[in-house]
Amino acid sequence: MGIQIEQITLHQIRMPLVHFFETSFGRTTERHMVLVEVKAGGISGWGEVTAGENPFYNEEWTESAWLIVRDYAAPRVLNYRFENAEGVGARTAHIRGHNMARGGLEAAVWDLEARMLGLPLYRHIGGGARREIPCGVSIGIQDSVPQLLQKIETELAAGYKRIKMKIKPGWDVDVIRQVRQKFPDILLMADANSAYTLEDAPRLKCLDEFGLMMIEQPLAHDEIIDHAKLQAQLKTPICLDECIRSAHQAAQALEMDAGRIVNIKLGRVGGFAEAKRVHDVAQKAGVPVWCGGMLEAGIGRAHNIALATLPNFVLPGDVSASKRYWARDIIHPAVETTPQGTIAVRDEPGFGYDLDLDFIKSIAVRRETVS
Ligand code: OSB
Ligand code: MG
Repeated sequence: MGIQIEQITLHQIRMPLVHFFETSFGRTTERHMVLVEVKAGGISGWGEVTAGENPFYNEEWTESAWLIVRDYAAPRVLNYRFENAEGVGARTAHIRGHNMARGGLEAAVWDLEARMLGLPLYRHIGGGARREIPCGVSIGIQDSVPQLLQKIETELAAGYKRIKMKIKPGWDVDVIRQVRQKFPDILLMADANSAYTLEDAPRLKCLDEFGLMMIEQPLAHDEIIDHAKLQAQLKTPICLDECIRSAHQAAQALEMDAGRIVNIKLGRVGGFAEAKRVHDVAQKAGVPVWCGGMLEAGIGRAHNIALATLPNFVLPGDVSASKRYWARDIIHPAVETTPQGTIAVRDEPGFGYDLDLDFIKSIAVRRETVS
């Protein structure tokens, strides 16, 4: 078929979270995200850049994403004759880092191509291994332990299958012990977002007694070797997030036994093509994956759902209902979960939900067309 993008429009929107979200690197109360709209033959495809508001999770943030897409990625993609969306990532791979900016654009082209073919995005990427996505939730650091216990209670009552709690030095062993006392049998895991170093190994070893499913990214965001050294000392499986930015890094990390589970985030690896390669590397190594989240609005959330239909996404991920984040989402209907804690996959073309363009317009703080 071939695909040639005729116009790329960036929309920056502002959305307050219904509840603040705190990790070891900081608290977020309001999201500022960049949406990427690509057009060809009168059809629009949409992507969402998953960068945060500050360069604390990785090197990217809203402002850098805007500039990278506008000045570096979009000009390389615009009016270029692609055989298919698979080739878009390679066309911007000369950009060092900034995978989320690159990935927002790449995902938009996949969505556009799916729409041109009249296919749901999940089919177009080769997914469809399941009709329902098993969902977990990621619960941030709270102001108090009772508040955390209350949140866990609420999420379990909503049907969520797995609880992830954020940890950092000072909010770890004692807090997890209290969670385990109250909820001895739940699927529980912890995410440190790189808050520890190998010197903390004795402290992290204390977590082995709590039967966690995994501990996510305990060590530095760009560190693989130390994770291998730590994994050798822990019973709890390590799940890698920040430090897996490509299929090549995934292959190296798994070969070293730096982790036994991989969190795949579409943006972090630069889009669907690379996400699928990471998925395949892990599958070949016998390592399960799950779909991470970056507090996405509806477009990113819908893309994550499509991704999580690939066969090796066998563990509940961090993709959950829109209402946990937003009073009103930018898509219609909002993403909802079943009482069993799953999201039903939709069969409409593209990412499967309608865009609320009027609402997007009303929360946009800037818009720019590259053509
Ligand atoms: O490490 O998975 C993470 C949110 C922002 C930045 C990093 C992470 C997260 C989450 C939230 O854990 C996942 C979500 O609910 O979208
Ligand atoms: Mg994480």
